[in-house]
Amino acid sequence: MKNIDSYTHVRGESLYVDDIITRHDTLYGVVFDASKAHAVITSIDYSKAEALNGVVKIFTHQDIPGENQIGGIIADEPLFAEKEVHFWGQPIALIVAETELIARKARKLIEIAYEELPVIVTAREAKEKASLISPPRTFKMGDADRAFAACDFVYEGETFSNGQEHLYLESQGCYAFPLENGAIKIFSSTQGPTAVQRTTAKVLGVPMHKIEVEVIRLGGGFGGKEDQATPWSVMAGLAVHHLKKPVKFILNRHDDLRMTGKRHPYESSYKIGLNKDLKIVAYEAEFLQNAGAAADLSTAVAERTLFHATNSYFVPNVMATVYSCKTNLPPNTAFRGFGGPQGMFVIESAIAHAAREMQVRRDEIQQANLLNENDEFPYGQIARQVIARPSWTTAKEKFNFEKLREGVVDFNHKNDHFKKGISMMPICFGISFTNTPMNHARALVHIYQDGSVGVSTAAVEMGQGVNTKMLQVAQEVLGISANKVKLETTNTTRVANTSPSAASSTADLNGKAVEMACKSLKSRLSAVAASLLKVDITAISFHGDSVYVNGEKSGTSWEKVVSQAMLERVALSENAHYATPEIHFDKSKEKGHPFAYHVYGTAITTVTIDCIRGTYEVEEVKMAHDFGASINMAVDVGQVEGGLAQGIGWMTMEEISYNKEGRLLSNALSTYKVPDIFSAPKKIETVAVATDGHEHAIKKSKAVGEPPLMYAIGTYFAIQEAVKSFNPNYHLKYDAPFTPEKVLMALYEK
Ligand code: LUZ
Ligand code: MOS
Repeated sequence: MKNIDSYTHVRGESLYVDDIITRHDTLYGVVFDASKAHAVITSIDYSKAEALNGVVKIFTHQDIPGENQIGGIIADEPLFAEKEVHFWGQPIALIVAETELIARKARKLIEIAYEELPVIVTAREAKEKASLISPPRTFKMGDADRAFAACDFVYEGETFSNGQEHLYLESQGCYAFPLENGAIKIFSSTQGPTAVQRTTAKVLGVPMHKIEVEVIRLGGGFGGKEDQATPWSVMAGLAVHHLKKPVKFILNRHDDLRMTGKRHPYESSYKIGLNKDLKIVAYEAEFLQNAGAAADLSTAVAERTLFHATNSYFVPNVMATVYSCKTNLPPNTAFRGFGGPQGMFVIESAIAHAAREMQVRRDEIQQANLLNENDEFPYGQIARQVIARPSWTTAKEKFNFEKLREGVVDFNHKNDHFKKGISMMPICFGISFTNTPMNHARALVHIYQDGSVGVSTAAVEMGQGVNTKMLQVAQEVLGISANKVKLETTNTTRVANTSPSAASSTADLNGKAVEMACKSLKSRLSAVAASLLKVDITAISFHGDSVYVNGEKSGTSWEKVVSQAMLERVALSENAHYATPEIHFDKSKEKGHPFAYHVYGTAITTVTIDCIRGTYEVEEVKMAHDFGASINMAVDVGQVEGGLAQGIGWMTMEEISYNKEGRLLSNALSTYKVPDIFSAPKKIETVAVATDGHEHAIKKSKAVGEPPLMYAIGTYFAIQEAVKSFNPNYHLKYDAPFTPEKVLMALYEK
């Protein structure tokens, strides 16, 4: 089935926050933010800005009737700075004016003076100064210390992976307007409507029922709107609360880049111990996460780094520790993979290091250590329905890895100025919010009296195609055609207390709820049809908008049964609640069964580097991916390709840069390079590993949003292989992104 949004997308008719028709008296906001990364505010003078014609009011922390607090996990983040600022770009005030242009002009007229404080930019510096968001956490299995002592080979090293800008095409924004009795409706570009509702209520000091949040769709989220869509909506809500007029604002790209957090940069160190048979016996890692100036989701991201520290390998002795380091950068946040990619990059680096020293190939070590059925993860979950080896073997065989590898060796023999590199990259990603209580969702399904159906869920459509999947589930369960089903907007009044659309779990959680609601409706309609047709209820089924009796098409239509149900006063609406079964986790022991299941896969990546320029091209990426029983291959392959491209950006070219004062230097698309069509792999091939899928996945169609991003880690190591074959003196480094500049240096390193 085609993505249901494709028609309006192509015609430019899809609605985003900025497309909502505004009320005639709408006012516009611009955020005034800190121009120091760490400082005491000694004075602010708003008078010139306030005097500008068209400025309505400037809101600061003093205008907050409730709490000046937006921290989700830890209450450590004010909506507006009070006496001190902790990062460059931290909101201090919201200027509301008759037009955006006036508000922007007013911003320049605000006079502020600071007394500067020491700035921490890197995670290591923060750790040394004991500047932490929360105490470190350690996952432990076996006895790594003892195991290292008995290993044939032990290697240690350090790695760095940089952050990443989400660069959703639609920047952060909101439109809020007053309803009666102090209620406010907010249209937000958020992955987490309930977070917006809860936080607005808290800051305004009103009950949550006064705040209605509505999301039509997002022009991309990637995690950047899981938590960080909230402050803008809260600010607009605050202004509406005081002014009783609609307030809208959309951050422009500069403001968005400067004020929002990104993927967490990680400085990490590893120790890996292997035996002659290439088995990894012990692994130790220490992850220093650059959390930025407030917690945001950092502790949860840090936790997922530990969950994925051993990727798709079984390691019997593990000790992995993560520090969430508090720095003076904008609070870093969720980003597709959520700390998992950072964790996996480190063990892949350790394997590359070991392979070089032991004079074997990386893929030989990888293959020797892949997870098997019933292996234990360091967090206590027993691996079941493991697709690590099947995906590895499928990739190797379907894509003829040995032949590709020989082709690379042969090419490198024959060419001096161009070198190729090839890598294998297995992935294993746990599906569920690592925070067990978040794994639930609801669906509200109405069958209207003409037989058409409206479906509301907590799922936010952000381009990932979740609405298409929800529609497919409803249609299939009810046995009706697609054009009878409409996916409604995501709205906190229709579906309440929701978890954000995140963790690759949106289709599973919400799809299961849709399935449950539709099954209940179907059983009620089956009873109506049975009495109408004077047959037993067990004989009734629905297909193609018709009632079937014992598998034979009857003359009775879906519409007829629905109108009969109306006459009989049968309820045609259903609300269902789904909570993932089986999962649990005990943080006091750091053991449990946190994931509903895991997604696996293996990628083969080939690159060619130009050894004169240091530039490179990704020739091909071939992936054997564990889709389970995909309900929509077009949508799912789109996620695989998009995730891969985004991961390649992170690993190769996207270079976030802050100076020592904590100012973002890569603050525009002229200085922050993202992959375009020229840097995409010339060839991408995706095959499905033959699997049954998993009971906890919607219709056994496995979660697909985040896992493929991690295939791109293979790109780093393919480039490294190519550099090695040109320059035997190259000393392996694990410093992502592997930009052309770094490649050039590596090629000529002595
Ligand atoms: N968000 C979250 C996530 O709150 N918890 C998670 O475990 C998670 N995992 C991936 C992406 N977003
Ligand atoms: Mo996310 S990183 O919002 O699933």
